[in-house]
Amino acid sequence: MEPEAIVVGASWAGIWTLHLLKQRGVKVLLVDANEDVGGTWCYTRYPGCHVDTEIPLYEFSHPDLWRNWTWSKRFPDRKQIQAYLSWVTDRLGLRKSLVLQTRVQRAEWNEKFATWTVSLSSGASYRTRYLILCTGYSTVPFIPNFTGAETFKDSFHTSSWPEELVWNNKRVGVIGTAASGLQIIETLGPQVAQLSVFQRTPNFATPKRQKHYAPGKMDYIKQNFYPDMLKQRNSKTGFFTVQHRRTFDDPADARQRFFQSLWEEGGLSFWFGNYADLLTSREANMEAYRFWRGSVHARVHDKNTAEKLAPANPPHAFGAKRPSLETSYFETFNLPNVELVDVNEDLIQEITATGIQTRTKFHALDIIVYATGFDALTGSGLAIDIRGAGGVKLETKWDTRAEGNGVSTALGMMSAGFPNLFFPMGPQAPSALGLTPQMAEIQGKWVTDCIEYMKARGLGRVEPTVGSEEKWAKEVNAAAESTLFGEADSWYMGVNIPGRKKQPLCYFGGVGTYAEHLQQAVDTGYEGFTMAYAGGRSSL
Ligand code: N01
Repeated sequence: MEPEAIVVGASWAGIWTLHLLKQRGVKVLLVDANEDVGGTWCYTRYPGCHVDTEIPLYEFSHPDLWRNWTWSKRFPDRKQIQAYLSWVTDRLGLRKSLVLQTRVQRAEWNEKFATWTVSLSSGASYRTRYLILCTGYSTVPFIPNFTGAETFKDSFHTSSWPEELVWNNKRVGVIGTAASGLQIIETLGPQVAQLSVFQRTPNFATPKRQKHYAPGKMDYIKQNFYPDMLKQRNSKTGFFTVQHRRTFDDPADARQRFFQSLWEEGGLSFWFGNYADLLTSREANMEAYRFWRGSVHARVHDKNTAEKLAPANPPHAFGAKRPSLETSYFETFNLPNVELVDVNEDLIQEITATGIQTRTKFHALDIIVYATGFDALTGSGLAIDIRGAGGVKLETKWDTRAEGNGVSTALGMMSAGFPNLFFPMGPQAPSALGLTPQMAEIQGKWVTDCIEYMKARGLGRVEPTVGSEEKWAKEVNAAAESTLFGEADSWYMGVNIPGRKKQPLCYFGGVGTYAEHLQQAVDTGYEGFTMAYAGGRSSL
């Protein structure tokens, strides 16, 4: 039996969308390349890998799920998250719909039948009406093109860390100091013979304040806090009480007290719970930055190192790149075996069989870690050979080269010329800025509602108009221009990889506003989308 829908990717978005489609009686299969569900949480094995979002914000809001699963810490580690997603799969009865250890290689649109022909690495191929890519926004690794890199044997990208790797008493070099690099650096620092950290942009990390919960404590938290926290998350589609105060509404002493309270709270509070103008006013942003910088300088003994980690002139606005959460990151640089190399002034010239040569020094190493990020937001979709109407390739339409047209979507959900193709957690949505489970629930519902609407009317082909893409591009660009996000050369802006077009790949207008846009499409009977009967072109 051919499935009506194929979902690709078995992490948050894929699992939830599969669940919703099954609930509505859609015949659906979920295909994933890994040995179990969890996506990045299944295959990322580097030491110290934890999520930066606290529970219950980082779990599904379905009461049967949160009532029956018990976390042991505020920020779960990757093993716990993978175990949770595997448990959710069983609890929701989804296991039989999974095709694991199988990669989707190609998908071709067939106009005559209004179906996608989906070819798998197993050699099997399916005809399906709907194709839903839940392939994640940080899946395809990016390793810069360093001269001589191939001559060094024990080098790994963070996403392919071999679990059996022995690092104790080794000389380790870590290139990259964002979310992944920071966790590796603070974990390895005290355990290795030597740690050389190659930093290009400092990480404006804030305190994590991990907490460990005994089971009884979790029951108490669930009973007393979960309903309100999840209600707030789902109604306001935000996760901290949104501050209505602006930075300079408060006098200086009250402002410092407020910053300090966010600091003590830990987690993402100092970023998302801060004054309303943190990311819209430069003066407000600098005020928060100065507080942050002061705390780093108080913790790092060597003044030169402190200045590299927290310079007087920040390279970008505070929070325009995701600030990571840390426990002992800054103290790690006080250890005698840890060295910070600023590659802006001491450029990496070459990698040899025995280490890294920078402009001023040779760093002899046993292991090199590339914590250099991902071909974010578009990489995982474009890794599949997707050919839409008229045989046009998605990579031709989404030409991400600096001189290319860039990405265009309607609502960050669909793209003109690629009928019946949805891509939750993809570009031009708040995918990377929202809470992953919350985004999975919002976008999964939109996909499912759309398919249900079509089925109820006997329709079989849906495609956004070019006009609706242009409208969404304006909205996405305006949101970027109204904040300080657009200034940073970040993967949110598509330019963490050399030669790429700078354009907002994230929607910065907020998850709440985004959800309203999605709802408006539903309420207007999918205005901006062309719907037709399968096989015919009779547009409604
Ligand atoms: O990757 P990144 P990541 N020379 O792209 C540096 C999720 N995640 O794997 O900032 C030297 O953010 C680059 O420097 P710069 C999460 O969504 C979550 O750390 O471009 N350095 C940067 O420091 C996260 O946001 C969690 O100047 C070079 C780093 O490499 C996303 O994954 C944990 C370089 C890349 O940072 C990606 O995070 C881990 C070069 N040529 C991941 N090129 C948690 O929830 C790049 N860099 C905790």
